[in-house]
This record gives sequence, C-alpha cells and structure tokens, in this order.
Amino acid sequence: KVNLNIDNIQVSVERDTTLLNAASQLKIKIPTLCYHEDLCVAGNCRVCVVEQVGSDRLLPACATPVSEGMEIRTNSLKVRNARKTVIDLLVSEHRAECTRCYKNGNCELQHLASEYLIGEDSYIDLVPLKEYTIDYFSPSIIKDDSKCIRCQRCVRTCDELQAIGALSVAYKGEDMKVSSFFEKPMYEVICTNCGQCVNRCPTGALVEHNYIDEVWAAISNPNKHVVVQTAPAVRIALGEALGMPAGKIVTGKMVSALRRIGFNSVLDTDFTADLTIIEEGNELLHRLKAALVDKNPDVHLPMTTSCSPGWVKYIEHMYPEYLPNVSTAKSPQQMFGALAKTYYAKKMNIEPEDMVSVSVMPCTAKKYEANRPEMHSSGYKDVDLVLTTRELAKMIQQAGIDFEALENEEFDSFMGVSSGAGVIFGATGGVMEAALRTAYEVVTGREVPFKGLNITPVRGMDEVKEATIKIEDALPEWDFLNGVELKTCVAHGLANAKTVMDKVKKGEASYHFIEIMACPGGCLGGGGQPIPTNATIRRQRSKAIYREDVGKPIRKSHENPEVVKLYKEFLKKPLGHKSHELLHTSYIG
Ligand code: HC1
Repeated sequence: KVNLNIDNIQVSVERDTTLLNAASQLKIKIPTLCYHEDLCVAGNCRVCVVEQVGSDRLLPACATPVSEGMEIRTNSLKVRNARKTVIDLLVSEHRAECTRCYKNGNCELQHLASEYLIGEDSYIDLVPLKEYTIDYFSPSIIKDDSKCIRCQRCVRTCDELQAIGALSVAYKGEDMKVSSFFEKPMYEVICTNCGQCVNRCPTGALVEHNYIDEVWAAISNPNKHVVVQTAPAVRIALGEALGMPAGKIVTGKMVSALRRIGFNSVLDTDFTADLTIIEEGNELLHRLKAALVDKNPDVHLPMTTSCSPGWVKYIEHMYPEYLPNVSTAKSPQQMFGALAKTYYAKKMNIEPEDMVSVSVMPCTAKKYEANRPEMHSSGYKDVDLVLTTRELAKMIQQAGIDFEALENEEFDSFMGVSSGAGVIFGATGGVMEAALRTAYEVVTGREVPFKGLNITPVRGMDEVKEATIKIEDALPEWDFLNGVELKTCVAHGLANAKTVMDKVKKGEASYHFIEIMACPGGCLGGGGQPIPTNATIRRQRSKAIYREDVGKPIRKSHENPEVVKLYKEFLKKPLGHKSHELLHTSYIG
C-alpha cells in the first residue's frame, strides 16, 4: 500500500493507483476530458491537473501514479487557475454553438465551462476557428470537426476496443485533427458504424445521425400507420437518459411512453429475437448434419451469429473469406421489418406503403443495417427509421412526458410477445444462451443441463468465453449428434472478435458456433445507449437483463406462442421458402 495525503485527508491505496483514482476513493471529483475508464490513459487534455505541495509543477491526475508521502491539492488557487485556462482555451477553439448543438445539455465541455464560469472569449483571437467540414453522409454517425477538442477518446476507442483504426490523428501542432483515412467521409472508410466513438466523445464532434423529426412527421401524418419495435437492451437503459439509476428495468413505462408519443402499434424486437433463434438454430443443426453425416466439404463451420451489424461490417472488411461462416439469418431488427410489412400488414389490413416501420435500438450501426440494399425483402424498405435509446429519450422529453410517473403497460400482443431468451439477446452471451436453450431441447427433448436454464459459462464480461456442451441421448432424428461435444465461443467488442477470428484462421480453434457482438458488453453497451456508458454501468444493465429474463413466464424461444402461431399461419416451417424470402440473406462484402 502507498500512503498519501489528498486535500488534507490521509489515504492508503494500492501501488500503481493513479492520483485520479486515489482521489475518487475519497469521493473527491477531479474533472477530466480525455480520460475514460474503458481506455488507456492519454493525459493530453490537462484538465485534471493537481498540485503537489513543495513542487512547482502541476501533475495530470489521470496519468500520475501515487507515491509514498505525496501531498496533493486538487482545489488550490493554482489548480483552479490552470484548469480554467485549459477549459477556456478548449472553448475558444471549439465552435460553441451550444443552443443549436445536438449534445446541448450532455456535453462534458459545456458542463466544465459552466462549472468554471467561462464567460468571456479570452482566447478567441489567439485561436481563430479553422475551416471545417461536417460529414453528414453516414446514416449512423455525424462527424463535426469544429467541435472536436482533440482528446482522442474516439481514436483510442476505435483502435483499442474495436481494433479498427478508422479514426486517427493527422497533422501536427495547431493543425492536429482527428481524421479518417485521407479525410474521406465516414461511410467510405472501414468504419463499422458501431458508434462506440460517439458514446465516448465528450462534445458534439461525433454524434448519431438522428431521425427524430422524421419520426415525428410520420406520427403526425394521418395517412400513415407507424409501428415501433424496441430492442432488448433499450428497456434496461432508457431510464438512465431520463434521470433514473443504471440497471432499472423500464419496459412497462417505455411501452406506455411510446403509446403516448403516438405510435400506432407498439411491438417488440424480442419477438423476432425468438424467431431468430428458431431460424439460426436450425441453420446450425443443418450445417452440423452436412458436416457430420453428409461429409460435405463445402460446409462452413464454425458458424457465427449475424445479428450485430457492426460485426457483419467488420467481418466484411477484415475477414471477407469467412463471410460464408456468418449465419444467413437476418438480425431480429430486420426480420421484424420484413414481417411488419407483410405478415403484420396483412393481418391488420394495412397497405404496406402506408406503414412506417420504426425501430428503437441501443445501436448506431442498426441505422446503417436498415439502409443496406439486402434489407428490402418485403418489397419496401423493411425498417424505415432507426432511433437510438438516446433519441427516444429526447422524444419522451419533447413530448412533456413525466416518464417516472407513467404506469406500466404491455406491448401489443400480436408481434409483441417474447420469451426470456429473446430478452437476453441484449447481453454478451445472450444469443448463445438463447440458442443453446432451444437447440439442446430440440435435439434431446430435454432442457439444457444448467440450473434454472441459466447457462452461466457464457455469461459475464470476460473478453472471450468458451463453453462446451456434450450431447447425449439425442432423439432418433438427431442420432448423429450423440456424443458430440458442441463447442461454443462468445466475444464482445471487436478487438476480442479479432482475437477469436485470428485463432480460427490459424486453425487453433475447433468451435462449432461463435457469438460475436460488436460492442463491449453486447448491445447493452451499444453506441446508441445513454452516456455515460462504462464498465460499472454495463454490469448494472447486464444484471437487469437477466432479472428481466427470470421474470418472464416463458424462458425459451421455441415456446413463444406467437412465434409458434407465425409458423403455423405464415412461415410454415423453419428455413422454409417464406423464411428464405424474408428472413435470410447473405453478405457479399
Ligand atoms: Fe441488439 Fe439484436 S440483441 S443486435 O444487440 O440481435 O442493437 O438490444 O436489437 O436486431 O433482438 C442491438 C439489442 C438488438 C437485433 C435483437
């Protein structure tokens, strides 16, 4: 342990603790901008400076480890003056059009400028605003260099967490900027649209492409029937953006708010998450049969999940030779869109051209996914508009709804019923767990051999998780699987996906099925989730997801009665003709 004194309070902390973390143990908040607990320390903004008694130098608290006997002052006049100067300089080079900025009210620079009473443009002549361009072209992300404070959280996010490197630092000195490859628009470079950079940007330099006005316009149009679907991970995070603590389940209030906003049908992506399990699970069993019984050399194993559009784009760029390994099942969002304008429209007597299909997602890449050319299998654009959790929160505020006071309501029953397996899609390992709950039972006629259906080896925040399930006493139809040890792997965050894919590529892994989610923690840590999102908050959201699962009367996708009805009335059988037409696709990169 190391003993030191911070603001006249003695504290004893572990060796290698930074001054920032030591202060936080004493509940002393030191302001930061470039620091983010998910990322390596950069120490480049200098907002977190503190004073060491007896030394002339100011130390960056985020980048300075504690040492024995140190005496630190976090709030001396010298510290306050230095911080104020730094913030003032940052505000001076930032296009501070705060009232018109999408991040207004949720901008870390704005909060600091307010705390430190930065009232005058002290350095405006010293740091003239440069020419800037705003990149609006991506359907997911808007990049506005004029609001960038060069903290490089986005660069570190893209590089360290996502192993992409779509953003990097270009030029030097005062010309230094965060740039894409040759300053091309984001949609032309290898950006996966995951939005993790957006979630960590402290200002309005990187924000989601928002479609709030388009959704209001559709709702106000009396000739349109607007259906909304909500992703699994929205219901356990939306409350945070509306002043509630992390880890609060707000499913019922969310449904109620969506009705008040004016959506005509309030439906659930979890319904098609259950459907995905049926289609994807059958596809896996098909591939296993082709490999084990037919000895087909062209079968592609391991099969990987396909529901995370950031992952699909990543594999298209980085491992295109493995595209045939990606499940052909579309994501639940897109299955939903395709069914909304066919099955649902017909049942409800709505002309598909009069329908506007909206989704609320924790993800910015879902905006991109909905725009992919493959996603028009209903004959129309299957999902017209995608909102993030943050955009929905904004709409709830605009509508003057007192969210916390709302009564809980239920989703519409038709395409609104889901199992616990559908809910856990929102957490890393959830798709695998949902698939195993169903596949094991289909093959053996028995429930998975895990207490309470909780397949704990695939749960949690470990970077890469592996689980093996031995199949014994299979039903006659699945005889060929007797004795097979089904090997599975789960990774979240694209840097971890890279670890797994490199292993597969080198022939060092013998998995049958791999789940990959582009975002750390899975969708619950998606780029469209409330800000801040960090490890502590991801854990709280994860606990909430599993609580929601346990609270559901149905826990297995194949027992969802609405899915059973869908097959009976419309699809007829998994992987059948209609399913292929509407629910499957292939990616060509
Ligand atoms: Fe996800 Fe999915 S779980 S991808 O993480 O398969 O975004 O929540 O909606 O489509 O269901 C996201 C979440 C989401 C899809 C489902």
